[in-house]
Amino acid sequence: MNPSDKQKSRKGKPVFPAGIYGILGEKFSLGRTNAETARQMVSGGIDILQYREKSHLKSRKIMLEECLEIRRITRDAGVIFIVNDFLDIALMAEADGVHVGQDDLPVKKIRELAPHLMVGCSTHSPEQAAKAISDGADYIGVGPLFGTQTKEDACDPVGIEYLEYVAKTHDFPFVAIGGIKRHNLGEVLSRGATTVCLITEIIGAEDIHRQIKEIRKVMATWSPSGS
Ligand code: 3NM
Repeated sequence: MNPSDKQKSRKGKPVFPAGIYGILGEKFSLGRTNAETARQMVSGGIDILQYREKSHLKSRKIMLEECLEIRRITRDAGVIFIVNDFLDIALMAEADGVHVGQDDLPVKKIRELAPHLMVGCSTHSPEQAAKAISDGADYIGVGPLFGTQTKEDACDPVGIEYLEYVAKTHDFPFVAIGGIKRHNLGEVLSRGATTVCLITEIIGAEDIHRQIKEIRKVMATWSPSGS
C-alpha cells in the first residue's frame, strides 16, 4: 500500500488506528535484529509500529540507521512508524510520530517544534491523561494494566479500572499497554480498548506471524469489524 492511501486526518497526519500496536526492542526479540523483527511484524499485519531502544544499549547513530531501515519497511507497507523518546531521530528518519513518557520531553514543546508529527504520551492516571490531552497529544498510552518486566522503570500496575475510566469518559485515541498477553486480552478488549500493545507477547514469539494471527482472532471476537 502506498502511504498516501492511508487514511489521513484533516491535519494531514495519519489517523491513529484501531488494532495492534507493536513495539520493537532488540533485547526481547530472540536474537533477531530490529529490522528483521519489523519486517516480520509488518508482513504479519501490525497496524502501527514503534521503535523503542535505550541509549545505554545502543548509540544514537546506530538507532538512526535502524530507524531509517524501519522507515523504509513501514513506508512500503503503509504502516505508521513512531519513534520512542528521541525527537531528533524521529525527524531525521521521517517517522510519522514520536512517543514520550512522563519524564521525557514535554508534549507541548514537541507540538511546537514538530507540528506535523503524531505525538503519543504514556499516562498512568486520570490526571496525567487530562494533561497529555490538553498539552496536545494525539493519542495516549494507558497502563501498565498488568505487571510487566519489559519497561525498566514501569510503575506498579494501574489496574484495568484506569483503562475503563479512559474508555468511558474520553472520546480520544488511546493504546492499552503493559503485561497484555493472549490470555488476558479478552478482558482488556471487554473494558473498551480498541488499540492494544503487546510487546514481548509478539516480539518474543518464535513465530511472529502466527502470534499476530492468534491475537487478531481474539480481537475479532470483540470488534464488529474484526480489527
Ligand atoms: N510502557 P509488555 S508498559 C513500554 O504503562 C511500556 O506506559 C508501559 O511490555 C506503560 O507488553 C510497557 O511486554 C511495557 O508487558 C509493556
